[in-house]
Amino acid sequence: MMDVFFIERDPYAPIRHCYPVSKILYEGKSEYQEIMVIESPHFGKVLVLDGVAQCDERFEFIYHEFISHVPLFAHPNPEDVLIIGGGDGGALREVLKHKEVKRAVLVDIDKQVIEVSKKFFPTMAVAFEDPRVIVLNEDGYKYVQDYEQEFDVIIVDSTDPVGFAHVLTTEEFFKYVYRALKDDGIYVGQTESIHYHADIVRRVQKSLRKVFPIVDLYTAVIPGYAGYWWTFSIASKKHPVREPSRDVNIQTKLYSADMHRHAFLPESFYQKILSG
Ligand code: AG3
Repeated sequence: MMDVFFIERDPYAPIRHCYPVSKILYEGKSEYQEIMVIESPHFGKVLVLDGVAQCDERFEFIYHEFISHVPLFAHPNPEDVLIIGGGDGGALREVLKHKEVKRAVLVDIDKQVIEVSKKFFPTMAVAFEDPRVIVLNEDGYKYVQDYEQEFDVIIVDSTDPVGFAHVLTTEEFFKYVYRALKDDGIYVGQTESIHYHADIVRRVQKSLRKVFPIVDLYTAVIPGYAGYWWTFSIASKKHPVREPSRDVNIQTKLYSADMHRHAFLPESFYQKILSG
């Protein structure tokens, strides 16, 4: 039998990541991107956007727990949460585990990603059924411009910062995010691999530092992404972020108070990353 592989098209990575493919379940093109769902032994179904793997059934929980629970537990009372991107529903599912959350707005420009997730990834898309959820298919960059003092936590769960997602990592965008957050609000965004995309990590961290008083970086190992330590850039108006501010009173597979603390890099290594 011939081995078939899907080779990832990440223009910034110095290596090519490939996944064995047992079946192509879906191939389509939306107004914004190519969408593909493959079945891969070991990983299960994998969602691929513009040739880059976004999440796989087996390990998506790691990414989604860390992008959601670190900012939500750093915040003492996250009632209003905005997710930009995240059309698969994985981050939303984690956010909704917090009983403090009264309203979760998900703004994903691409309706088709949500539809594909509902069809192929029911364990993530289940989140869309929750009555606290508002889904908008709009441009997230434009959406935040309309709000002031509105959200406790803003999560940017976007594709890589190439093409239409690039604007979500600019200083101009972070100024709007700052304004859309309440006085003690917290922002988080996925910022690629510390080993393979260090320039992107540095650029985003520098832009955030121009806007927010507290900026930090934490990591998680996501087996489905090429690059070992995957980074999340976090920025806060007031609350410290390295410790949870509340009891971890929800069901998770990996995230815990200890994992929260350990996800942050030692100061000396962090400074080294920042200075290049
Ligand atoms: N969004 C970020 C995926 C980044 C993958 N990048 C890469 N493999 N080069 C994931 C969306 C999950 N909700």
